[in-house]
Amino acid sequence: MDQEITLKVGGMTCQNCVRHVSTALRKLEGVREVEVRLAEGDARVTLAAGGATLGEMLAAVQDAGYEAQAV
Ligand code: 9UX
Repeated sequence: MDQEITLKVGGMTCQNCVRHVSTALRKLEGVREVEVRLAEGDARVTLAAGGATLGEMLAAVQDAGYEAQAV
C-alpha cells in the first residue's frame, strides 16, 4: 500500500527550486509521485511500500540545498 508523506521544505524561492527538490525526491526508491508547492513550502510524496525512508527523503532535500523536516 502506498503512503502519502508531507515534508516541510524551507529555502525555496523560485520554480527552479521546486524542480530541484522534485528531482531529488523522484530519484529515491519507491517514489511514485511528488508534488512540491512553492507557496506552501512543502513536498507531498507518494511512496510505495518498502521504498525510501523518511530520513532518506529529508537527506535528499537537504543535499539539494534546502531545509527539510517531517510534518
Ligand atoms: Mo534560483 Mo531557486 O538559484 O534557488 S533555483 S532561486
